[in-house]
Amino acid sequence: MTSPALPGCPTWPEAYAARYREAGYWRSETFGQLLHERAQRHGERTALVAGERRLTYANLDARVSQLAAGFHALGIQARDRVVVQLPNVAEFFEVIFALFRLGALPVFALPAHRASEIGYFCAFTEAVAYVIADKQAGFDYRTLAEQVRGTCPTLKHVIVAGDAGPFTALSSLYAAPTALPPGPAPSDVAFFQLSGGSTGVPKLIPRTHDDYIYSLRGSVDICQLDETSVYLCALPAAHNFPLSSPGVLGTFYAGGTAVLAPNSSPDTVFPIIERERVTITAVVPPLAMVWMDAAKTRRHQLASLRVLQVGGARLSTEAAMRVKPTLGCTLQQVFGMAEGLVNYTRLDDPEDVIVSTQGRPISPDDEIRVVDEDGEDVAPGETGQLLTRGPYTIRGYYKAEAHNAKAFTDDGFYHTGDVVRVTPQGYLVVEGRAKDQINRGGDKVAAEEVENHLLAHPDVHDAAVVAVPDAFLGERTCAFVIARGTPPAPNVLTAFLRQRGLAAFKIPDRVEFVEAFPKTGVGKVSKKALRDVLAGAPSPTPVSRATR
Ligand code: OOB
Repeated sequence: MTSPALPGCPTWPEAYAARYREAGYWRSETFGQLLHERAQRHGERTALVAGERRLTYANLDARVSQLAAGFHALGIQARDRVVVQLPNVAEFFEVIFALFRLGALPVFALPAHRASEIGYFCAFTEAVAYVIADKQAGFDYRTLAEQVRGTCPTLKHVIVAGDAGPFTALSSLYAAPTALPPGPAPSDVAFFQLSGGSTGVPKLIPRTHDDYIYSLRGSVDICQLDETSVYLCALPAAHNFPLSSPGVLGTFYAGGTAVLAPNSSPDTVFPIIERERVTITAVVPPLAMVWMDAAKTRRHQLASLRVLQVGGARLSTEAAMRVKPTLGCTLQQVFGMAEGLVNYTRLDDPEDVIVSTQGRPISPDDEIRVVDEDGEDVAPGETGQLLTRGPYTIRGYYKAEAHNAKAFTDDGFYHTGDVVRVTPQGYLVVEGRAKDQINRGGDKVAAEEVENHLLAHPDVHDAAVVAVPDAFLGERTCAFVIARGTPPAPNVLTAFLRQRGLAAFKIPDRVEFVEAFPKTGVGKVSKKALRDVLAGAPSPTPVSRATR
């Protein structure tokens, strides 16, 4: 079954789609059907554990049917966009599967996003609904909803898990299941992921049922998940890594149990691992360090853990070597991106491959090119920019024609912006980055987005945001600012960015005032020279130091 492509969503040329179907990658299944089928097969098994809640596959499927009926009664229809910003609670999965059943399209916001990001997602996607928790980690999302609602005329519903205040209570929407309109086609877009990005505003990534379910199946195989697996989701569930690599959705695919942790601190997570007999979980590198420290005294709590996946940012070889001795489990490096391509070290790879590479692709049909600045392939083993094309890598962002022309080659390869080399065994090693982005311990910060917000301040003449190496996060952000007249205090600028509703992880860690920016040969701001200033090279202009 096919239906016309969603306007603004580039898709695979028919010849590729046919090839991916023939190869058995795309199996014409949707998420709605998948859960239903698992409920029939594993009805009484535990699908999801979150706090006090334990849902079997049958319970989850039934709750999803009720909620789909409720969303339908509210008027939510196929292809309607719904911004979902939920923490790691069971409702996250009830909501997204209910939307999948209807063919409505979740936009996966992160809990850290604030008015700037959420307002943009709602406006850009013309969202009809916004789903939040009442409060989490001391933040009241209903206040954010008040702010956003005023700016987005298409937004008809704010739906709240918990105390709804003036909005619609999610709990009121679980209705008696009714006949629903026919669900989406497997080739339809299922949801939007967000790009870490390097541009002024985050880009939206349209993923189809066909392509995402294939990436789940491949991930489940590689990570050897089955119905005895217990996956712990300690990172925000909306992110592609804990969602699908293999993540919670891969765990459902395999009929295993997914456990949601409300936060990722050892105090919270270790007792959950012990109690639920967790077998596999995923972390970003700084978290791996924190867990390794904590395990010095509490390793016994981790006895059931067989695999620790680490990804989202580069893990140093030194840290990688400590994982097995410290935590007693196999390390799996994961180098992925919400746009598609995911690489894994295999569980039975030799130790040196596991500690010193970022893995190899899921699919034999993931095409990898490593190119120089002119787009020419480099010699095998040489370092260059990674381009990729394949059965679960998008062919373009949502409604971003001009950007797509730059981010994709004419023949559909995605410019990842990552600088890599490929080992003779076909494993990728991430050597650096060519995109204007800071990777703050797995949280991606697009320099241009922060620069644009800084430029909105009346005392800022120009701004350039760069990465500073950091022992814990890998990188932090530094904003170089040319002031108009007397420089404002750095905390005036950071407070200004917060007040503009920018997510906390994008607020510069450090602000440096300079009188001019160093330029490249062609007159562009040289971010490399700015990074060199931070590394202690002679400064091109007087610099005054300040830290947030
Ligand atoms: C994951 O996805 P995103 O979309 O937040 O970020 C993708 C980018 C990559 O292009 C790369 O720059 C960086 O994050 N990255 C890594 C890495 N994993 C991701 N850089 C070095 N080493 C790694 N292991 O971050 C993501 C999505 C799915 C699975 C895992 C991570």
